[in-house]
Amino acid sequence: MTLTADVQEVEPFHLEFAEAVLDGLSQRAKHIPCRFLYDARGSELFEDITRLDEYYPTRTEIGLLRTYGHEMAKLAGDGCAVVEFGSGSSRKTHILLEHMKTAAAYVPIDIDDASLKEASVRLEQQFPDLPIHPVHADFSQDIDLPEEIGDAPRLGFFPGSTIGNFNLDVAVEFLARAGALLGEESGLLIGTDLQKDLDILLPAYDDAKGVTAQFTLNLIHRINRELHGNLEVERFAHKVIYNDEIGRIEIYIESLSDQNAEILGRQFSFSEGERVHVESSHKYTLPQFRDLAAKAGWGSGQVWTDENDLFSLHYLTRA
Ligand code: SAH
Ligand code: AVI
Repeated sequence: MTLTADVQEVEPFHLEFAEAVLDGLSQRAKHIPCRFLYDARGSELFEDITRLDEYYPTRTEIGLLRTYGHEMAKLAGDGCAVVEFGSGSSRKTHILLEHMKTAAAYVPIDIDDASLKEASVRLEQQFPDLPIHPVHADFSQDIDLPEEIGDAPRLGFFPGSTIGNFNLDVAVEFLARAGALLGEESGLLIGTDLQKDLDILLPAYDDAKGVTAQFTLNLIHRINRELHGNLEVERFAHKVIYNDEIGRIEIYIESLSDQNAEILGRQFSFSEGERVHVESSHKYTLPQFRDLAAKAGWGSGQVWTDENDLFSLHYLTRA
């Protein structure tokens, strides 16, 4: 959509957000892309989520990296540049790098500059001999890797099941683009959450302390702050469902009453119970994910899962 005069007062950095919100809230099925959940506060709240009892993915994947990291490092080989998509706090990278004694460089890529800077400083202290080249970018667009990494073989690292936040076609596009970026000789170590009982899955996205609700509703604060919105946060709620047909968690901001709000001088109305879709989190079986990777030109190698089959880490190579 083309932005008109009412958006002139938005700072250039917020333009993309403005466009996405105005467009997404003008649709019949309202939606806002999930990458906008990660401003500085959103990233902090996500870190809090990773420490919740109900949120099994982070601790399970960390367990896999600790137990099998030596096997992953061996498959990647010596002298790799590790390129991480959606690096966030880089908390898991630390474990991988401990196993990869000969990594040539680390390239964290993230849309949130604050967490990127903080994580890079911390990793520089932990690995003083490792060149670190942070890239502040949207990984759903084309990205250039820093020239400094030269022609070192690349290991892509995409933990957290962040791939699950993409719709299936977008996931295939992303994986194909990542393949072109990393090159023919590269590997990709990628975390994917597995399908499981709803009594484990639903609380992971709707925790008792309400931290995930704060993470979702932080988007309203961001709209109010960056886009001159006047939405009343207490008149909206965090809503989670499991879409059985697609095999994914869906997260919505639900309106608790009929109401109107203004964003960048435009009026939006929300009816009671109306939902704004803000995130999906796909859960894959191992064969489903292998098929998806194959469509993007990645061949499946080893896969590691925990004893409760909660989470998986796949090592993919260019097919
Ligand atoms: N890798 C970490 C963080 C996962 S949270 C872990 O496994 O725990 C998802 C991360 O991806 C966040 O740090 C968020 O800022 C980043 N992110 C989300 N969408 C993005 C996009 N389109 N481009 C770049 N980074 C993105
Ligand atoms: C980053 N991503 C993989 C998380 C997930 O589990 O889909 C985001 C999240 N949203 C709410 N809780 C966690």
